[in-house]
Amino acid sequence: MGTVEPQIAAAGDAQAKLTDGFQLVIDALKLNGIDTIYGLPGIPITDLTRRAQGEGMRVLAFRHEQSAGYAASIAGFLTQKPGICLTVSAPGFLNGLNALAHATVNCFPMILISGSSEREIVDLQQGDYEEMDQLAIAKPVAKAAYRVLHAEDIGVGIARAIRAAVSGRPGGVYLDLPAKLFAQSIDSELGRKTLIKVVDAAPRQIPAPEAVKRAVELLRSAKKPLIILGKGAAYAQCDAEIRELVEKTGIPYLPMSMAKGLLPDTHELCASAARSFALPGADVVMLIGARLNWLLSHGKGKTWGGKGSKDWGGQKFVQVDISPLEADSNVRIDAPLVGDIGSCVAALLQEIKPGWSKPPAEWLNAVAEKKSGNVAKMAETLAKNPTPMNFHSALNVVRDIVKANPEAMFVNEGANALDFTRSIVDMYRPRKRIDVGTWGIMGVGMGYCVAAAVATKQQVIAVEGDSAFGFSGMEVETICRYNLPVCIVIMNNNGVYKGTDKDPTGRDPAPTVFVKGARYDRLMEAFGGAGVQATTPAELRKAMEEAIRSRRPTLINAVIDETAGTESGRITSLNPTAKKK
Ligand code: ADP
Ligand code: TZD
Ligand code: MG
Repeated sequence: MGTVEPQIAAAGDAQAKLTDGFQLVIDALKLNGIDTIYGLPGIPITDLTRRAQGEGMRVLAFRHEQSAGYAASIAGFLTQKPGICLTVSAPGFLNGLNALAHATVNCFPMILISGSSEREIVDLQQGDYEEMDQLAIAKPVAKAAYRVLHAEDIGVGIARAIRAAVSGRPGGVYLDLPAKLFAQSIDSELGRKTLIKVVDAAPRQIPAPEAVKRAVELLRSAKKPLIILGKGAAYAQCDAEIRELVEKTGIPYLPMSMAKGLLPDTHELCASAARSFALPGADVVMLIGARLNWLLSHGKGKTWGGKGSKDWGGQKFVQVDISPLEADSNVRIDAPLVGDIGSCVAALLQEIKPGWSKPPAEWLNAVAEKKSGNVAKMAETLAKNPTPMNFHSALNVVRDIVKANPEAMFVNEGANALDFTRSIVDMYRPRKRIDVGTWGIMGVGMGYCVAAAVATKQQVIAVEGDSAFGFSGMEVETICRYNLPVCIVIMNNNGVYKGTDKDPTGRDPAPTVFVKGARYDRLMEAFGGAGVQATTPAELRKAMEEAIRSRRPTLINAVIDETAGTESGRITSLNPTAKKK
């Protein structure tokens, strides 16, 4: 790799070779194996995007920084290298900030690099072009935030940002680069020496032997054990070891949304279809890279067999996590196992000796029975072919297509369009499913599609609610511009949750509804992609097969019964309702 020789050698002076801030940023990133930037140009970073591209980096330019940021965040999740989002100052920075917070909340390594205005003017609040104290604003939502003022500190700045993003619990890092920095020139040899190639950016964290013993003892004592795999387990990239742990112990497991496919969803120990039986039924639960947050009902309440909404269900927990602060966040953790998942799972495997007895057949049979009952019920629903098409009949097609293309990346956002898809569409390989994550955020869709295509080179399939799609819809131009193999399926039910709401006064459309019969497919055609309208499962199937065969950017407007959804999908209960007395 190495640094690139300066292009700005002083005229007439052969010895005084100079480099500048722009160049040092590029050199520092490349030196650390970072070859892709997701961003949006403008003052003061336009030349940075140009020169990075000129030096062979992939520079993906978006139509809105938020999408670039989401792209960077998920690239971090997929590659374990920090995804880089590059923005201009104040407004561009703020547009990227949502993604920075998202990266931190989801434990994805990402670096938001923003140009900023002149420090002296910002600090005296004298009204510079796009003036804003960006560092202060980024801090509360970032895992770490740094500013570099001198060209000779760029190497340290980038090194610290990389370490902060990927070590321990990964997260979003902000790096503030004031406009003046880019133009600073220093001797190129001196500059080169200031760069740092980060050694062992995410060091292994070996769990304590007594903690491993404690965890295994607890598992051994269980009559009804359960493993929950979270997106931390998917991120850790120790797929074979996790599979071995599940199979060796014979413990049924539940994958969280983005851990689907870590083992194939069709695995005999996968308890997804028996979730509401397995959670309250289990006596010992081992969490691997999953937090007991709202997505797991905080480990208590009725979901877990507790009497009231806040009552403990009686489960004992093992929690495998890299963050020592995670245990006891919601309920008591009897056996915390702190370390990186690869090391923890390896240590558990060491401790689980031959002769380990599988869980009691009573428990395994009960889970399997519940599961096959629910699978049969679902199969019946999926086989129906109602007019108009509903979520189930459309997703039955998507399910087949994903089964036939297990290497394809799968992006998913919406409410009903998310919940139905998650339960109907099986995943077969690790890190294929990427979705709304910890916040249940809308707007990640198209940014995720771009990053998934760029980072993995695989076909991408996106299932999008019509509302969800709208948050990043303009990025279909980006997808067409880079000619990415992305097939977007819009579950078009004319609105948020449903398309049937009415304004009680009769004046305006209801807040949850959109233009009826909108043709999102034509949006794609405007940029040279393929747009298809699908009103039946057969049309949807044909269009998806063609998209995958051709690898052309494609948008399929799947017309869904506008009455088919439910309020907030599967989380209706989180809607505040006034107490009726
Ligand atoms: P999910 O939403 O799938 O339940 P969460 O985002 O809640 O998953 O939890 C992911 C957890 O994984 C976080 O607590 C994080 O600290 C942990 N984690 C992330 N990477 C690693 C790793 N390499 N080793 C151990 N734990 C990790
Ligand atoms: N804004 C952001 C950034 N994130 C959100 N999650 C929401 C608003 C609220 N919200 C949801 O939680 S789901 C959703 C919104 C607006 C859209 C649901 O409509 P959809 O899906 O068309 O995407 P369905 O299939 O119609 O339910
Ligand atoms: Mg909708």
